[in-house]
Amino acid sequence: SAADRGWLRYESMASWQGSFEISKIGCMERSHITESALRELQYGISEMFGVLPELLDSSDTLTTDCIRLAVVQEELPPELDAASWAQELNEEGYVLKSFSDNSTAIHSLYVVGKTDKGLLYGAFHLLRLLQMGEELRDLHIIENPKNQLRMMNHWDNMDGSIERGYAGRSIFFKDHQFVQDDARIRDYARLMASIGINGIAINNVNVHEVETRLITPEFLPDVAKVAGIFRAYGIKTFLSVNYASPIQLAGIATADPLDEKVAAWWKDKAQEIYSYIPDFGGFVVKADSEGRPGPFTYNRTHADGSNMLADALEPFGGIVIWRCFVYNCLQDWRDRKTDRARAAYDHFKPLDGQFKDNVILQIKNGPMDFQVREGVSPLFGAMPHTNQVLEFQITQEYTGQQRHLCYLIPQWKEILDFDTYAKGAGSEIKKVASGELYSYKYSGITAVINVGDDHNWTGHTLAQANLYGYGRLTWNPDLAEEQITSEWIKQTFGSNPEVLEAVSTMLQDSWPIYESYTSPLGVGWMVNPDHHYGPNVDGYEYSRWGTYHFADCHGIGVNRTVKNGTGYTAQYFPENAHKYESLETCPDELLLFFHHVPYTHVLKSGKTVIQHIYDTHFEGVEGVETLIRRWSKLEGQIDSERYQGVMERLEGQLAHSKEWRDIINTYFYRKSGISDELDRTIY
Ligand code: BDP
Repeated sequence: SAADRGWLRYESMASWQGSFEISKIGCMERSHITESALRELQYGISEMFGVLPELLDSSDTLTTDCIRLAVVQEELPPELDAASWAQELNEEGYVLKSFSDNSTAIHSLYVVGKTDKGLLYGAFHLLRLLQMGEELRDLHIIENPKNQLRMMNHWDNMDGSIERGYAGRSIFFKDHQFVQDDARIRDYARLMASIGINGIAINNVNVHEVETRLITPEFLPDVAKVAGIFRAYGIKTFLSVNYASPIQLAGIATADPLDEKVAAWWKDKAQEIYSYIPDFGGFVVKADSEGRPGPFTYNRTHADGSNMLADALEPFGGIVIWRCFVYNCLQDWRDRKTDRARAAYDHFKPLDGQFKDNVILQIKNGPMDFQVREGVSPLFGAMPHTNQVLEFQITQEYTGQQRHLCYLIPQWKEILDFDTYAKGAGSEIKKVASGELYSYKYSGITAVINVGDDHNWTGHTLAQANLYGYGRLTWNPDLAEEQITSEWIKQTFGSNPEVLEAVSTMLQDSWPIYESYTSPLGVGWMVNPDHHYGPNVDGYEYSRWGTYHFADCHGIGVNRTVKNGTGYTAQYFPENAHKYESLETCPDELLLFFHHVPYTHVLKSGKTVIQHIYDTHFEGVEGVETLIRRWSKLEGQIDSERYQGVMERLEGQLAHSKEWRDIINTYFYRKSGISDELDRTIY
């Protein structure tokens, strides 16, 4: 297809000199998924090494040098000790193992999955190693994904638009129909499977009139077609559903979860959906949030609401992913006790233990909304009896909308490594997500994806790194940032050391740079309302949405302390509650998220808040200049299409970072009346 290949680029390489045979592949187990694995290996190897691997007849696989794909139950050479693999591997795990049989002089590479899905992931792992030009002698790799649900959420609408999408139109929908050409969807499934994604919700959490009909025979055949493409790559299909569907689709007078007609309607509906898609994943639900319908209308709780749907899906193994982005947007901004940051915890924590075991609460990483910096959601770890899934935002709604470079892996790693202290030290968020902390039945990580039908998928070519890195981290949250970064660069741009060095430095520096010229010290927002692009210090200050900075002529920040603020800090376990409550121990980067301070307050860095604002905003712009300098050295070392595309975005970022700098600095200069110590130009 016409799309950029992303990290599945498979540039042609020197001819193969490795220690095993790549021109033959054996695979006895046959399923749609193993067919995909075979196809991927044949394609990747032929692109890279110019040989199209021959598929062996099953009788030859044990007696010929080859890449041998298998599942653990098959008959394997006894030396491989497949019995211990069967123990060590989880359902999606795999082994890559070089094997030389001295008596027969056969050298093979075994890719063995616990299931065909593991086998597919193993094949992609092998392709990654080949693409990175690794030495593949004596391979013995055992991999298990750490997270059970490794999902993507699309915010695609059926008119083809994408809510918070910055890379073109939907790859699934156009003009209220499914797109006819599915080549792009297939390539997308390949990219997702290569990083271990196993569940995708294809439509926006804001379900409008048309998308409500996705669960009817009008569209179910199309959904089933997409599900078929995904299935061959080990991915389950999910749909976002409208809580008020029984009203809209069946003319029932109510959507009350305790009404028998409503419950019966959903049961029939589930049965109908599964008749089209036997392995349908389940529903994603945004209820009672930002104008969406939900159980509140009927004075029912979110446990009532989600359990009713869960009952309907249970006989088929489906799950309900219920979002916790619920806050009362009509709060009175003069009453700081109604702090929006408190909302999810106040609302959901008391319901712990009331949810069915096929309900999962989906919680955004922070209590506000995917800001460049905010505290982590105190709900993580706070609900031992309720399945939880962590939600990230890959699409850069508040982090430059894929026109600015902002590599989010460092941010996500900080969040995953955050210690909640829920069960004492060592209760990191990654252990909540992996189910290790509370042995949840279902848990994992999901994210709002950043792709559209732009040629390069993500608008900014370097934003592909966020997509890739999200998948890799979701597979294994302990992977080092440097490893993820270099894997992506080598696969995407080849192994030229200069490119590797420049691009990794750019990626690594980009989040701090973005943070420094936008809203300071964790206070967040300061963006233009609605589209959220560009600076507007008071854009949301007087709205009802609960997103304030409280800047006046004396100071700035949101007092979320127990002592005399909103009391939000008490939602954390004591170690974190104390750390954030006290000005002495609250980290600088979150100071204004937790405290209201005078502009002359001295940070741990030794600077006053106001001087910090001025300095970081000048430094941020210089940071973008450095990004441009680094990138410009790569001219001629990267194809000109990708070189130019990124350069144009960087130049736009530079101009826009100056706008941010000038607006923020001017605003605070005027509010505070305090001059810049270095006397730089502030308008
Ligand atoms: C906010 C977005 C909005 C989404 C909402 C959500 O601005 O478009 O609908 O989150 O997550 O970040 O439901």
